[in-house]
Amino acid sequence: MKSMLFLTLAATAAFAADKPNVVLLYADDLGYGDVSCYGSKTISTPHIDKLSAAGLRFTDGHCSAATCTPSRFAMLTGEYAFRQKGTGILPGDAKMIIPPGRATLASVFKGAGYQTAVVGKWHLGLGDGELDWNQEIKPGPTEIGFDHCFIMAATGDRVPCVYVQDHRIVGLDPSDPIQVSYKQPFPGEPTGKANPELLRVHPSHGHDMALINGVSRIGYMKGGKAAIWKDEDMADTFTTQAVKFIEASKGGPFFLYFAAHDPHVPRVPHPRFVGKSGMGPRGDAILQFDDSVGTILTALDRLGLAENTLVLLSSDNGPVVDDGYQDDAVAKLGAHKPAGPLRGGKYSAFEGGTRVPFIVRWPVRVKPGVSSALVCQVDFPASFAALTGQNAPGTASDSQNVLSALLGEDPVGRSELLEQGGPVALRQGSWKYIPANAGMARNKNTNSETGNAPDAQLYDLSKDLGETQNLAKSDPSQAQNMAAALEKARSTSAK
Ligand code: NG6
Ligand code: CA
Repeated sequence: MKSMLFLTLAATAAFAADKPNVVLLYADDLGYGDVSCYGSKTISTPHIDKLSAAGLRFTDGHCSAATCTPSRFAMLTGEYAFRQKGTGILPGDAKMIIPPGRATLASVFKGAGYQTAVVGKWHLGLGDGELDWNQEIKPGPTEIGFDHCFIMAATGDRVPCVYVQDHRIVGLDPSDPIQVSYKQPFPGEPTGKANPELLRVHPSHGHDMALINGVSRIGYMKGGKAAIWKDEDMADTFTTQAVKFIEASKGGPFFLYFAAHDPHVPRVPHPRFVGKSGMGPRGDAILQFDDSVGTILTALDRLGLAENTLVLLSSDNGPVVDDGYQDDAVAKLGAHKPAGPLRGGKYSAFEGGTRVPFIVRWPVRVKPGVSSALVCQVDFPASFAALTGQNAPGTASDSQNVLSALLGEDPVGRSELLEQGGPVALRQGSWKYIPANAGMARNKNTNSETGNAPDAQLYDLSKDLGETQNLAKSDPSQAQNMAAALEKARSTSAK
């Protein structure tokens, strides 16, 4: 096995000489059915469609978990998040959960001589304990392989509502220091709960704490007024920073992790998108993500970089409609199906939780088309180590080298994949197994299906993509085999 891996790596080194730039365009909560190139007729995403038409569109591409923090943890480290405690959805003041020095997707690129940057949503914690946000914010992305970062600490719906560049809050006035707490409100500061009259958008669940820009959030903050972001400008701010990095690194090679916030809540798109989707702010925020994609692709064209840049577009988890604000997403959904033909979405062990848009475009190397190979973002560290000709990336072994699938040369990809919804489910080929789980069948906040059920579930996705016919009772031997395989895969350590 080891020698086979070595041979594969040696073989890929042959074309690693012309190391391509790599741009990872990463949406937040974008579903399989949220883009028109995946079949949606209810929304039009022309820039993503254009990328897809010139690239390879995966129909069975996955993020590693059905929520943000575990999904991003796995994508960067190559280790399934369920193996590590403390990798659930993090508050905005959490300490960093990837220890400095650990091999990551970014350090893989850095090891190959790339300039590396992350722009956008981080949500993997910052600092190593009690953090004074007015001082150096460290460790962060630049301690695990990124040369540059321009990020928000967590999500748009939680404090602190400021940008962090490298080790400092952007635009912070030292005479107005910022304070952050997830324990108690700061006396005198407005909250969604106490001051609903100040709200532009009302929460539907949670999100009734710090009131910033007319939107109440999770957690409390005080001060730092000059540094507070404007929600409407966030997508443009991140996109501008991404283009700046590309321009500065055009001599290449470079790796850009562009972690957009759209269409996560709160959905407060720029006025130029408001009303454009006919679906309310959620649809408008998807158009905004599509626009960011278009701007970044145009920059690659303008700089003559498009041909030898591998652009990868995906999402951190499946879609959710009401994720905490009364933003018309439910009322204006109409016939739109955010997860397309899939069951479930964000927070779910059904396919809609982790099967997401997944597109690879690399004009000089990848033939346009459609691939049904089973691939996952947890495979990025090993696959990009192979791409850049590195034999010893040191990344965790949950990460498989599926480079040939990503490049369209292997139509199969993984033989097995763990999907972390609530329960951890197993895929083997077109078979899907979800173990019995005592949890709630529906998420009490979002009213969406979790995949939890008192009995084990077995589906044959080749005939039943929507996971409607539970075959666990009619095919008990397949169910038992997969239960045993799941147990084995779960208990095998990644290192
Ligand atoms: C949940 C939030 C939800 C969203 C999610 C994180 C509540 C009730 N719900 O806890 O609104 O912020 O966390 O989303 O607070 S993620 O895409 O970053 O995982
Ligand atoms: Ca997300």
